Amino acid sequence: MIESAVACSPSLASAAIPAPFSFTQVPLPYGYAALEPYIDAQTMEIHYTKHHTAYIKNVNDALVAEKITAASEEAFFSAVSTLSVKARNNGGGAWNHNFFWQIMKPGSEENQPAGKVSEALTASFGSIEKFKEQFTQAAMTRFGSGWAWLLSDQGKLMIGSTPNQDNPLMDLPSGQTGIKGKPILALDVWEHAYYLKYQNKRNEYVANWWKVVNWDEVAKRLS
Ligand code: MN3
Repeated sequence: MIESAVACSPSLASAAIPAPFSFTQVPLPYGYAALEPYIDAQTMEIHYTKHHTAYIKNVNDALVAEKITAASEEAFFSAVSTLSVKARNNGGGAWNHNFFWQIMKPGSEENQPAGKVSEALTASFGSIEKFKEQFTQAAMTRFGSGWAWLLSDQGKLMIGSTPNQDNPLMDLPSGQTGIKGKPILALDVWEHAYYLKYQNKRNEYVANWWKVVNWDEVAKRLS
């Protein structure tokens, strides 16, 4: 079997068809316990190894089963309205969590945006506190499962939320998601993101999440 696979590889490598696009799970940039005490290790481990891994597997299964020919994540999301619910939900889940892991870091009580992020948030929302209030409200008023977002639309910063695993990259008819642009910051408000530690107290989860936001990564996405 190995010999035949090796024998086949030159013809595969020289085929005119490009390598099929698939989603990959980013390595977690820190350990499962690194965001303690704000996000507990058990939640992080289950979230990363069970929930996120499943989204990655399921969207990649859908890409194959449905012969989806998108060449990149951007192309996938810009045509997601034409794809199956499975592709949309799991593609969103795959991408959103890759994003989410990267905009967090080990936390501290003093964690605050600085420099150009602070300036941009203040210019757009009046102050850091007003920005946090508005973002928190988006997170708290998202009924059921979904995400809160800070996004940039033609350079203008705005706050919104999406249901399920939808995100601002998707080509959804307005009214389904209602926000479209470049994601700058995201918060997972599915119960699986906080229930083990916070139970029904989403407000406490959101309040503590600010302490683990990686503002340096946010700054990279602003530019
Ligand atoms: Mn999640």
